[in-house]
Amino acid sequence: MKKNIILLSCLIWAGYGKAQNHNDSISTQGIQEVILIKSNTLAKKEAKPLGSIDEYLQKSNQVDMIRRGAYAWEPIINNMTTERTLVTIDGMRIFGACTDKMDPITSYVEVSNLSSAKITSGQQGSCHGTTIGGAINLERNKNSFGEQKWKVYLNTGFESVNQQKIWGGSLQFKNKQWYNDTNFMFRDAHNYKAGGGIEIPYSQYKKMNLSQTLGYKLNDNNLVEASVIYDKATHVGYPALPMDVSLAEAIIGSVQHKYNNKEGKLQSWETKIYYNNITHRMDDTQRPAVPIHMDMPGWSTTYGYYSKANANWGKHQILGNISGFFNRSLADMTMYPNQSSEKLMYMLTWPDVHTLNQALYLEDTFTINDNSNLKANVSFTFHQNKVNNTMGIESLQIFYPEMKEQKSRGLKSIAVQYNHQFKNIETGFGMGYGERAPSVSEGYGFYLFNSMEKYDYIGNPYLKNEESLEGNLYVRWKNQSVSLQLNASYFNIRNYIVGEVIPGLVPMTIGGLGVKKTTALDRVYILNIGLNSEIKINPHFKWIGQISYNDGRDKQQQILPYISPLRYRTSLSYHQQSISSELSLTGNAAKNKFNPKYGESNTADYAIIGFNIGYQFLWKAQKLDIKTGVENILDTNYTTFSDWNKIPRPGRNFFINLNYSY
Ligand SMILES: [Cu+2]
Repeated sequence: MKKNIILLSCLIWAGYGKAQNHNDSISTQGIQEVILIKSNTLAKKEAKPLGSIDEYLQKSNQVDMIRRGAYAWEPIINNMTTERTLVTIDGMRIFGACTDKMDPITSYVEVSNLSSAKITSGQQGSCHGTTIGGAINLERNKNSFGEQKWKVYLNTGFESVNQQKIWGGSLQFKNKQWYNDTNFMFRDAHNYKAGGGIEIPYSQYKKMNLSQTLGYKLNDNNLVEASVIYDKATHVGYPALPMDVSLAEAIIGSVQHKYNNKEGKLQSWETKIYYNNITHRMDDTQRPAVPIHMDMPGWSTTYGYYSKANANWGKHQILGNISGFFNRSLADMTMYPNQSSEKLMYMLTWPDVHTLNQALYLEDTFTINDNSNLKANVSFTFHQNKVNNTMGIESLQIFYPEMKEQKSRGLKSIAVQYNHQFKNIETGFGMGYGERAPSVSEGYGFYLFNSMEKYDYIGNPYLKNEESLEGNLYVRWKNQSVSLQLNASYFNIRNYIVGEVIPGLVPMTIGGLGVKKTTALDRVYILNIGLNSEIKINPHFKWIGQISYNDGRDKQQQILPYISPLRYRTSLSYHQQSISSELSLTGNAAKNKFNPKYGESNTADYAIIGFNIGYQFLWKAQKLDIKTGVENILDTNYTTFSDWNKIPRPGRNFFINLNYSY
């Protein structure tokens, strides 16, 4: 049955074998978090059903968000940023088109077209590509065939803190041969107000998302599906950056064939080809007193495929995935001097870099006995970068005279995970090793301004692969009403890529402190410990608590960038038939351990309180969910360690979400 209209719920489980595998794509083991984004049965429990994807992801104990404004936050997994993590949409690789990370992949989808976000730690997430820190796979709505039926959903919402208006709708059809899901969502937000009623200039945005999925059943075991997402954000402000965005546009399309046979040895086989194109235009015309006006557009185009099969062979559950993609990243900058007699200045900031990637992934889950299993996965990836622009090569050759236009790498990954269950106790531990290639910016970026550090960055085509050795474990104790889980992961990373000041160079950006080039720290380590608890006090009341501790240092014991201070979240929820309600507390301890080298400084602790209440009306086939609440009740003015340039977060916010379906 197709589920729709947005809801909320955050399930955390230590996936134990196939029994808890609630969908058919990847088998789950080890520590995995699933954030459900859409599901009818859960909708009325969701705190804010029409919240952004960023707000949903923020609930995870393993994910943090770097914020440069109100829009398009950058998810970091296990304290590792975009380059070290992997975000995919239904297994598709997509690369942002912004040299300043204004457009993480998560900014190109909407809650209306996703069913869940699956978060995996370290090499457990390597199925769809190379990663160091882990992966997030955003899963699209699941559709099915069945008795002929139309279904309509309408959503609307309002938030007081930024006058955000939300409209959405979805039309679904299914019969025995076809299914169709068309949905759209539109958001329009003004500047938000931080605690104390202080307006944050340049924090507005507009976003529109359209999505269409069409499925056709060939026979009982085979179907084909075509899907397209069009997303367009305009007039997006980035208060922490010197520029805004006039256009961020994505078109994401795919066609896939799926074979399913639960009884057979070959249980599923899914083959997809996909294409996506992203256009990004930065805009400084809204800012007062810009010393030199700049145009900085970027483009990213990706063609890719994967073919993934799942087979059952005695005690072995085998998964194989062959995948590949080709990406083209191009960005440039034109500076317009105030005196029109002076010449325009033109630079290629991403010099038309072509990336070719071909990977083979194999995974085997071996059932040792009723209580334990062992999972092993291995992958090999061929990765090649080519700079396809003579001017781009010549620019980089100023810094690297010997540089070649092309560079190929082999990237390996291997991991093992053991899981055991004894009475109420589940345990698991694992080890892994993985490598990643430098990103386009790290390898070939040319004068990319980092407004947190205030340095221009030059890429480094000679960077070695980053290599990570990791260990993880979890222990979970559970009975009918109480669940307690402890997770820990430890990463020992070689050639950890960071920036290093090149003395004596003048930055291109006015107001910049200097120029850095990407280089690597010999060896670093990162430790993450999380504790999750859930207590069902009685059939109506439930208490949830999460706390996480993180550390990350280099060989000299200097702290790494974006290491979270102690953070926590706790909530008490009430649920009875049509009524649901929740009181929550979220906070961070002070961040006193920081490294000024990476533009970081001391950040005070904070704690904010939220409350929401919802009611569901039912009239035969019609349903109306009303959810209302207030976030940051005390109107606290606060900022977190991952808010660029200490832009304060939103103050008190009243919201209302309405979801209607028939
Ligand atoms: Cu940008």
